[in-house]
Amino acid sequence: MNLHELGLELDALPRPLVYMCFSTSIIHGGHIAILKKAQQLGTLVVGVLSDEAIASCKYYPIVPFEERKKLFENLNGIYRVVEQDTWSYRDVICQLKPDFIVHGDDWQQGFQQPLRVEVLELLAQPGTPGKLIEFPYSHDEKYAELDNFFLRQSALPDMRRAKLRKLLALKPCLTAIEVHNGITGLIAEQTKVFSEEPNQPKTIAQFDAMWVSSLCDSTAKGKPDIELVDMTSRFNTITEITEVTTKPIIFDGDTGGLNEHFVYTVRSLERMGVSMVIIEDKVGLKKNSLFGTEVKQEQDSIEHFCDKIRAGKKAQRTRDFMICARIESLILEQGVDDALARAQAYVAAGADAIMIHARKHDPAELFEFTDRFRELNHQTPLVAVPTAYSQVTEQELQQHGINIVIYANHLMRAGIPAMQQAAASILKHHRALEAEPLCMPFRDIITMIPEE
Ligand code: SPV
Ligand code: MG
Repeated sequence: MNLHELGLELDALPRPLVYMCFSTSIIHGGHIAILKKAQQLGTLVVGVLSDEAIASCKYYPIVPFEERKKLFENLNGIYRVVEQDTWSYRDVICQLKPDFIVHGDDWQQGFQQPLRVEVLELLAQPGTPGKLIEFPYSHDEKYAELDNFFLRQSALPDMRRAKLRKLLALKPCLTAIEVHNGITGLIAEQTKVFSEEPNQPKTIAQFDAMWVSSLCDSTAKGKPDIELVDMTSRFNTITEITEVTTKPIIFDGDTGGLNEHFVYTVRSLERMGVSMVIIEDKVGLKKNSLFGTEVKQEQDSIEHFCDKIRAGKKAQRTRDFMICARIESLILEQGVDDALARAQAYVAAGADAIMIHARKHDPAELFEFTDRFRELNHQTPLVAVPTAYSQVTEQELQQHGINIVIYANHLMRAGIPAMQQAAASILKHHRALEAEPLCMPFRDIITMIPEE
């Protein structure tokens, strides 16, 4: 927040100054009631959360920032409406020095708690004195229904499908986490982490999208990752996930199968609200890429794979759906030149994104590819899967032109050792007591999933 840019001067601000922030896309009676109470405290400045901030923590805002801002600008009794570009109030408190910050008391619990703590700490400092006023949160059913309306709408296939393209336009680098059933979907949906850096505005991190991995979908069913789990079964996994989540889905389509079959897969995925399918340029019996050249794997010809991309693009019914071409040249030790030639051909055939897969710990070859690709093409999103090179940070990947980072198997890999240890402990001790520390408290599991 920059007061100068906003045409405001700290010394000239009418006092007492009251500040409230909103992320809502609609204004209902509950909001009006709290705005009226806030106005009684002094001159009211309303902050409207930026699209980036909302997308970083909630869901892609269906109503864009400018429209949400207008909602408040046209209400009586609001002195100024400003953009708040982080969930943290640090900037607001340090710049505007409000005498009162108003918030619903709901943030005393739940994910916003650390933001409240930060506000209280800042208001306790001599340079930024002020008071936090918390009004009781309205638990009125009709308002709760309205507040959840957009979230629910955003889970419907048309809205969900469109989210990935919108997020790509909003953020330089997205993250996706592997999910293989309802519960891992919920973990992807609900996990949020606050930054811990002292004296910096708190930021919230969460995953932007979910990856339905063929490896983990197969593993969850006790099957090898060789395109053995049929599409009907894989679609059932998607249904399980979509029933309990709202985030966009990137589907691992393996080789895509025969071109004649792939067109049906595209339409089915689109109908289910999947945003992107990634198909890899391999033929024959598919083996997991991380085996590399240890097993027999055959790369598709450029011509044939381009035909598959073209067939898929022709088959899709919506503009939002994306087909990502996955290049296996580095996996199969065919070199960067081959990967680049393929990338250009796949983009020309209509691929909406390129995934470059790599299995070396050293990312040098991967970065040679991404850097050279970016010299030729600034637009097409690049996707990376840092399983073998997990020491590389998202920031480094972004600096090398990557737009989507997929953590492709981590929930599955985290879960299996925990389950193995619990099973072994019970066998060893002939009772479950010793396994308890490995397990979630019983109370938590019966309450973690609320009944609708
Ligand atoms: C998957 O997650 O199924 C993938 C990525 O395709 S990898 O296992 O690295 O091939
Ligand atoms: Mg796979």
